[in-house]
Order: sequence, then C-alpha cells, then structure tokens
Amino acid sequence: MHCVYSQFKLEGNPLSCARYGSGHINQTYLLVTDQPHLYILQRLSQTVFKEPDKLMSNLIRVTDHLRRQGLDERHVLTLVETVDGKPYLVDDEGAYWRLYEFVTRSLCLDKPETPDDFYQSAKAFGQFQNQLSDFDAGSLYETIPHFHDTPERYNQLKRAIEENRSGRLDSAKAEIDHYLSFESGAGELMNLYREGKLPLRVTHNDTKLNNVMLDSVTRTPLCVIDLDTVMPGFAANDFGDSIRFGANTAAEDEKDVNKVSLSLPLYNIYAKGFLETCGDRLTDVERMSLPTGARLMTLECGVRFLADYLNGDTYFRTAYPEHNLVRCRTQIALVEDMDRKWNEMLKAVQ
Ligand code: ADP
Ligand code: GN1
Ligand code: MG
Repeated sequence: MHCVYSQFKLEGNPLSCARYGSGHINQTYLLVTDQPHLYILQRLSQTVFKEPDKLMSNLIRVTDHLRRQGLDERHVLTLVETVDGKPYLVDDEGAYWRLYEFVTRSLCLDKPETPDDFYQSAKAFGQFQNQLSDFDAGSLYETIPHFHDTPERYNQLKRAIEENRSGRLDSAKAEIDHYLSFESGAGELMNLYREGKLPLRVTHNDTKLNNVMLDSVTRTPLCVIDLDTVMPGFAANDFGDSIRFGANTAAEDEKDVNKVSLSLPLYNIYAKGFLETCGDRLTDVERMSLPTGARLMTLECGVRFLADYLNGDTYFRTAYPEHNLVRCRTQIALVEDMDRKWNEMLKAVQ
C-alpha cells in the first residue's frame, strides 16, 4: 500500500493501517491515527469495476444527494479529499484509492445477532430507496453491465463451462447439472420488466447485512455503505439479496449444506421492515415480486460463485481453492428450501 494514505488530508498522524472487514471485492484497510481519528482506506477492484471514474462519479453524486437531505458523516458515506483536493486517488500504477470517514460508534454484522438487527437492516435499505426515489435513475452509469440480469449470468456460466479455464470442470459436474436444472424461471423478473410490468428504481444492488451500519448503542440504522453498485434496478433484488444473505440459517460459505435453510421468522421480519419503510412506493406487481427477488438473487449468486470457480477465482475473494464451490452449494440448497417454503414467502408480502 506504500503509505498511500499520506496523499489524503488526514487529521492526525497514522498509527496503523491493517486489512479490515469481510467484503469479497475491494481491498479494505482500517487506518487509525493518533487524534484518534479512524478512516477506511479502500483500493477498488479493477478486475470487477472496469470504469472506476464512472463508478466514483455515481458515488459522489449519490452521496451528495443524501447530504443535501441533511445527513451527517454517521448517516452518509463520506469521502476524504486528497492533499490536492481530489475526491479519490489514482496512484502511479493506475490503482484507484479512496478514503472514507469511519462511521463511528457503529456495528457492521455478518449475521444478525437478534431478529431486531435484521429488521433494522430492512429499514436501512428501505429508507435508502426512499432517499433516492427522486434521483434520476437514467443519469447513473451502469458500473457492472447486466449485474442482476439472471439469464445473462447463466450465459456467463455456460461460457465458463465451455472454456474451463481453471481445469476444474470435472470437480464441479454435480453442481453444474444442479444449476442448469434450475435455469427455467431465471428470467422471471427480466421478463416482467421487458413487458413493462416492473419499474426500474435507483437501487443498491448489494444489500448484504455487512453493507449496512447500525448504531452500536441503539442498534438502529445509521447508513448504507458499499455504494459501488448503486444503479437502476428492481426493488425485488434489493429485498432479495438481503434475504439471501441474512435469512439463511447458515453462513454463505457453510460447508455442511444440511445447516442451510431459509429462516421464515427472519424472512418475515425483514419483509415487515422493508414494506413498512418503502412499501407505499411499490406497485402491486413489485410487492408481489419480492419473494421472486429472494429466490433469483440466491440462484444468481450461486451461478456467479460457480462460474468464478470454473474461471479460476478471479472475481470473488477466496480463502481456499474450493471456497467458491462451497458457496455455490449453499446457494442452491437455499433456493431449494425457498421452493419448499414458497407459499409462506408469498403470504408475507400479500
Ligand atoms: P466490499 O465491496 O469489498 O464488500 P465494502 O465497501 O463493503 O467493500 O467494505 C468492506 C467492509 O469494510 C464493510 O463490510 C465494513 O465492515 C467496512 N467499512 C466500509 N466502509 C466503512 C466505513 N465508512 N466505516 C466503517 N466501516 C466501513
Ligand atoms: C460481493 O462486495 P460484497 O462482498 O459486499 C458482490 C455481490 C455478491 C456478494 C456475495 C460488486 O459483495 O454482488 O452478492 O459478494 N459484489 C459485487 O457475498 O460483485
Ligand atoms: Mg461490502
């Protein structure tokens, strides 16, 4: 990292800078100074984000929009300028770095500790959609084209199977067959959209529980973070990705798939929080599409993990060689459990 932080306007002298958090994409560091003032330093993944300037333009415009609503540094992600007054840094090697104010007195969870934590995260993401409801969706760049286009994700998986770049095809035969048998229905949301029945909104598109900050004392929402994929999208996908990650009774990378299931109490409480916060804005078709969002976000994420395994782990950060394969197994097990609980899932949004 070569003291890249010294090129930002810091308050205090740096004491330490170490890897931080459990995000799968960017390189994230916690920077501590003697003030004491905490910062989050991030190097953007340029494997994932091909047009970082456009991404940063989205991020600046979205956070400015939130700040104009009177939100302070604990309630909106805040960039710290470079010493020459720029909002982010491109180093000599062309790497993109940004520095955020650390959201103080906060909690960032990988798993809800109580159902109320999950309810509060639903409020945070619902509120985020409200705060951006008057933002011109068409003016945002698509930072990752076809990000939540599930049929296109299946095409990418099929290319990965054909190319077999990692030579791992034989070790994933069962998972490939399993995912291909689930392909019908993958286009449900995209079809509704193309038929003009589902509106595009400004959505977050990566609504994992660890992308929201809660107040460490009241455990109520502070702000939503990880804004790299804020783009036009479907409300169902924001709802769905939260369910995929937070309402699973097991971790995303649990090796024992028997531990994987959809927690209906967590699902129901998230639906309650989300609908209480932004339900009024949703059309009937959108509201009824929320369970489909949960199913398709889970299926799609599994397809992406499997494709990345076949491509040789170039996209998601992995800790061991089978990590993406393990992740794709949990996702398909979760889809199967959602199919078993489908009527109850529908009931919660009816
Ligand atoms: P990734 O895209 O890799 O998931 P994130 O932007 O989500 O990267 O950051 C990774 C983790 O770093 C988050 O889950 C959170 O724990 C922590 N983090 C990021 N930004 C902040 C911030 N401004 N304040 C406190 N923690 C943060
Ligand atoms: C990534 O960046 P992070 O860890 O919050 C990914 C999401 C996946 C998720 C799976 C930009 O999220 O789309 O759902 O991993 N983000 C990007 O855990 O691809
Ligand atoms: Mg993240």
